[in-house]
Parts: sequence; structure tokens; C-alpha cells
Amino acid sequence: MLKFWKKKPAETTSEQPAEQGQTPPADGLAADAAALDTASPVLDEARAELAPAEPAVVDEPPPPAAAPEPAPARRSWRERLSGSGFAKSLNSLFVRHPRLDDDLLDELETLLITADVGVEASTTLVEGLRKRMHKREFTDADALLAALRESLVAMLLPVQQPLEIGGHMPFVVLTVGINGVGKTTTIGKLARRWRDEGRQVILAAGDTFRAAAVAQLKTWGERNDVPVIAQGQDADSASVIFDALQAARSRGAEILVADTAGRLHTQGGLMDELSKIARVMKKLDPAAPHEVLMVIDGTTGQNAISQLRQFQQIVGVTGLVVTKLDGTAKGGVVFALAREFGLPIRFVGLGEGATDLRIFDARAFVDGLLPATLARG
Ligand SMILES: Nc1nc2c(ncn2[C@@H]2O[C@H](COP(=O)(O)OP(=O)(O)O)[C@@H](O)[C@H]2O)c(=O)[nH]1
Ligand SMILES: [Mg+2]
Repeated sequence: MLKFWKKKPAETTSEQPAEQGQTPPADGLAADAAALDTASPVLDEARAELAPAEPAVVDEPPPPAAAPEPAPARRSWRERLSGSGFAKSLNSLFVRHPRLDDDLLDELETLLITADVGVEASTTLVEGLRKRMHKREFTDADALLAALRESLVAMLLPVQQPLEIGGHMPFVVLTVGINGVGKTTTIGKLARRWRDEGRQVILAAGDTFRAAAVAQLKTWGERNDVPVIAQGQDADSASVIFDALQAARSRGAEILVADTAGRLHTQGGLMDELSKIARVMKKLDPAAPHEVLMVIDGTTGQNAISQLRQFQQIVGVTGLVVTKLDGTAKGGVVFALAREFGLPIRFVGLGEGATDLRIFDARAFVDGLLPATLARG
């Protein structure tokens, strides 16, 4: 299918020079985007690969009339995670079974497997605890709980590797993952976090597959005072992201975060699109993208493992975000992912709000899942 024919006319905004030849504003992203066609062999080469140029629309946030959304009081990890299936069943296990014996450990093993920790990891973990119990290293449920806590933390500590921004200007984050996992929301939250840290961030509306996706990203941009580079629906995603990278470079932005589609007509289509995005970026910065951040829905259980495996084949994933761990997620998939892939878990999503994205903290996560104290029966 020829994407060229599907193209819709680019949207224009008042900040955008409407016609060629008009003098672009001296400063601002619109100027950067409008000046993209400046002669350069590298650009010509990249352009040759991209669909015919379509002016990028810069969704420059309006001057801040009202202050951006105030940060709501941050709730603790425990408050957010206590609703999870994992936390609930652990709590009830220890209530039903306050005595330390083999039955408790059998039930614990089943519980871990049911919570998506994975069979192998659950068995290894429980057998370790069983040996220690038989050696009388611990003799009551409190001590077992403490040992369980340490074992779970030990599984996650190796993947507690926060994303370090730096070394490249702009630092390019390419966000990937299937539809509905929370990519766009995560990008919005990241924009908010980094903007709050005083960094200059630009977003690229690279999910051109669904009209709503572009609008959704623009809304996040407006709400959090972060510019969004977009073209019309069905625009070439690589072209949007290329324009955004150009704009980010000429503006001296510190971070560019690109959204992508989670599904195209075929798996091959997605593969082609993501590799084209990466290829085109490299014309401007051979090291880009500096982070390929895969977003995974924490409620999808073991399916997350096969999703990650697929994306690993399509594009080298360098970090993970696990979303929707608030609410009903079982949460165990975080352990399964850590064990199976060992990829850094950069952030977790603990809600839908702008400030509900936390830097992954193994200990805080495990503490949120486990009962604080054991109820006495
Ligand atoms: N409860 C909860 N919902 C989330 C979280 N992250 C995203 N969502 C919701 O998941 C849905 C899909 O998110 P979206 O960002 O559009 O997914 P995308 O298709 O991957 O871009 C939206 O309703 C989001 O509000 C999270 O951490 N917790
Ligand atoms: Mg999206």
C-alpha cells in the first residue's frame, strides 16, 4: 500500500507559517520545523527515504495563562499496590495460615505461580525458603515473611536501574509496545516529570495509525506545557519523528520522546515501521535512539513475556515500564520479566494521573505487595 496516497493535508496552527516563502518566526519550534529542508547531504539522504515532506505541526503550548495541573498528594507505593491481586492473596494467606509449616509454603508456591511470578522462579524461591525453614533458620511466620521479602527484593535489585539522561543532546527515547498498554500515557507522565525537573522536553506524535493517538499526546503536551510535533493521521511515522528530532536539535532540547503505533495491519508492517524510524534517526545521530523503552501492561500476566520477546526481535529494547500495577494487576509479572530478561525496569505506572509514574524501586515495590505486619489469629 502506498502511504503517499493516504496522506491527509497537514494541519496548520496559527503559530505555523501558512505558506512557503513566508518568513518563519525568528525563534521557536515552528521555525525549526519549517527550516528542516536546509541543504545537507545527510538530510537529503534521509528525506529520500521518507515520504514527501509534509510540514510538521508544532503544537506549541499556549503561554501559561493558568499554572499547569498542581501535583496531587502522592500516595505511597503500598496504598497503590495494596489493591493488587498479589498483595490481597498474600495478606489472606498469612491470615488464614499464621503457623509456619510445609502447607503454608505449598500455598505460597501456588500463590506466586498464580500471581504470574512464573513456575520456575516460584519453585526455586519456595524451595530455598523450605530448606531454611527445615534448618530452623526461622521459626515463625514473621520471620518467613521477612525472608520472603528479602528473596523477592533480591530478584528485582538487578533490574533496578534508573534511566540516566545524558551523554547525548537531545537524548532520544523511543517508546514501543502493543496497543493499550499505556505508551501515550507514560510519555505524558515522563514529559511532566522531566519538565518538573527543569529539562526541555519535546514529544513526537509517532503513532500515526490512530487519529485519537495524536490528539491524546497533544492533550498531554498542552496540559503539561510541553511541545508536541505532529502531522496528520496516516502521516509517515518515521517522517514525524525525524522532523521532531530535527526540531529538538535546532532548539537545543535535552530530551525527545517519540510515541509509536502498537499495531499496524501486520506484524511485518510494525517491524518495518520501527526499523525505518531507527534508521532515519541514525542519519542525524548514529547513536539514536538512546533508549528503546518498552511499555508493558502489568495486568496482562504471562503474555507480557511473549510480547517482550517479540519486540526484542523487532527492535532492541533497552528498558521497561510496567504500567497499571495499581488496581487489579497481579504484579507478579514484574518478577517474571526480571528473571527472564534481566532488562532494566525504569519506571512503573501506579495510576492514570500525570504524577503516577515512579522510578522503579525494588524494595518499595516488594514492600507494597507484602503485608506490613501479620494479623494475629
Ligand atoms: N490504572 C492505570 N491505568 C493506566 C496506567 N497507564 C495507562 N493507563 C490507562 O490505560 C489506557 C491506555 O493507555 P494509552 O496510553 O492510551 O495506551 P497506548 O495505546 O499504549 O498508548 C488509558 O485509559 C490509560 O489511562 C496506569 O499506570 N494505571
Ligand atoms: Mg498511544
